[in-house]
Amino acid sequence: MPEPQNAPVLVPILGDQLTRTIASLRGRAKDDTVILMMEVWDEATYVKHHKQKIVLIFAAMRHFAAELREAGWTVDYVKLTDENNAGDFTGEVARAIERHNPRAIHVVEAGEWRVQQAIEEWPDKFACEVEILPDDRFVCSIAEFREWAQDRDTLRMEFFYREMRRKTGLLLDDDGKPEGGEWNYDSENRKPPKEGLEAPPRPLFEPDDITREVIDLVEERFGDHFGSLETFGWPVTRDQAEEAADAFFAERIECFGPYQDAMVHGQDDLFHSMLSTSINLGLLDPLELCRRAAQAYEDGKAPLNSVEGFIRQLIGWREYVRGFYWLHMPHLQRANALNAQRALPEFFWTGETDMRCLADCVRSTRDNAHAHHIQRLMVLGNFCLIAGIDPREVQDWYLVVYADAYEWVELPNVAAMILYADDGKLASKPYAASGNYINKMSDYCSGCAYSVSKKTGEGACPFNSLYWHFMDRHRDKLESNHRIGRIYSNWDRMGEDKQAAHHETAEAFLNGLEPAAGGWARSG
Ligand code: FAD
Ligand code: DLZ
Ligand code: SF4
Repeated sequence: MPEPQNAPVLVPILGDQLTRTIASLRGRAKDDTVILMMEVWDEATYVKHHKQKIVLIFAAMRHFAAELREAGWTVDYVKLTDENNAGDFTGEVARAIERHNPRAIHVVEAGEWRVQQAIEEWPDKFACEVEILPDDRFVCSIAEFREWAQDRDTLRMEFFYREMRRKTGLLLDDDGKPEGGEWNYDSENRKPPKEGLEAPPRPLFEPDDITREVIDLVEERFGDHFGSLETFGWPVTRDQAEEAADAFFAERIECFGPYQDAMVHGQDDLFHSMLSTSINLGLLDPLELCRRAAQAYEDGKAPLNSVEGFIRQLIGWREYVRGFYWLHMPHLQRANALNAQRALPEFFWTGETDMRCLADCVRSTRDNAHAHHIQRLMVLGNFCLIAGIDPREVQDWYLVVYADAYEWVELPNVAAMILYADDGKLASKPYAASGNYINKMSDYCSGCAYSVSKKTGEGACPFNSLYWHFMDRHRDKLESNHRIGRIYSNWDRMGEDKQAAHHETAEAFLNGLEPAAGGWARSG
């Protein structure tokens, strides 16, 4: 044990803080620092994460530890299977204090409220000084977002996004005006997929010895978790993540914008960047990616609508949901403004449904631990919204199944964006849609057992009657919403017989749903 005058600073690095420029390491001397990395049961099991998500995080952590050691840092790495592993971050930090007798702990705030609560107890629990540093990998700090939000009755991403454009200078001309004259080119980013639309495949990375060891561990210890491991190919190092980013900028960004909302059966990635897992882990810097995108536009290599769309997702939506999360935790977890109570159907775990759109999205989720945004929003999310699925069950599902899922980004997207459980604080209207939308934006309906053009009765697309069932159920709340309230004149014009047929069809469908057996999302 070091003498107090030679005692090092202990720097715990969490599994989604895998960057050498993390605030707790910046400016630190290597010979005065012990980095602590911990694989712990609590994190691996508080929900039963998709197997690929656990492999991704442990493999990326182990590679990062090796990279740090190679660069001359002292890394104390605790494996899940180490004898006496305490099972949680606080217990492991306590054990590390016994091993290293540090003079101080420097830790970057956690991404998730649950973990941050535990970290905030450290100053009282431990005898040494504890410094909790802001996570400055975001453009907007939590305090800055709070300040921006406090004077506003309603929060809208679009206005926040413009502030972030001004703050970063991205896509602004010399007079500070938006490049091309508009802030947002979303209206150009809704092209339906044309027949035969095919995107270049993203690079997949063959597991090396380190990753294979983790795969074996996960098969052995988490064999009953959801998901397949056969296709694991996520980047687990910074070099691999950069290669994945290079491929996106070389091959897919051009069509990213136009086909951002398109869905094609069996084409799981389309023109999406597939970079969220690397960004959320810390392997890629989102601002650097935005600068690269802006450069691609300036060099004439990518159109403005694609580049603006990509930048908006990162400095707009990603930053906005993070600020929103910290503004509304912990009550966001319990929000249920539409009083949705139905159990999540079993097919969300098995993929066994005749609804071709949902079956394909669940299959991609199982095989890749990924589904792209419009699948998460307008197929899976839309279904949960209009079928009235209990937000807690939907939240658990999304947190379990996606390799990029951390509560700070998952929860606002699920509770607020798709389920309207926050009563419209995040989004100006619920994203409810009938089968028409899915038919327009995908090739799903042509091969489906249901008929999208049939509105009610046997064989009718369930989204059609569920849509009206939802709208009618929530008329009191939604009729005054200027973005969707007008839809009620269509409903009223329909007449009683058609309305009754919608109700009957929707209720027959809902009553036939098999609820998920317990044990998929949480143990016990
Ligand atoms: P692209 O389509 O290439 O987009 C580029 C980047 O923009 C993404 O990598 C991501 O970092 C960011 N981004 C895009 N949309 C959002 C958004 N709505 N919120 C935050 N960041 C965004 N994203 C997560 O990272 N983790 C989640 O747990 C998550 N859960 C979601 C749940 C629902 C219900 C919905 C509707 C969206 C969710 N998203 C989540 C956002 C988005 O679907 C994913 O970021 C995206 O599909 C990741 O794939 P990609 O990297 O190819 O994204
Ligand atoms: C998601 C996850 C998992 C499965 N396991 C670990 C782990 O064992 N050790 C670790 O440091 N991080 C893990 N993570 C990511 C953490 O949950 C993530 O860092 C926190 O949620 C951030 O608040
Ligand atoms: Fe989905 Fe309905 Fe189309 Fe079938 S017909 S794929 S259920 S939208």
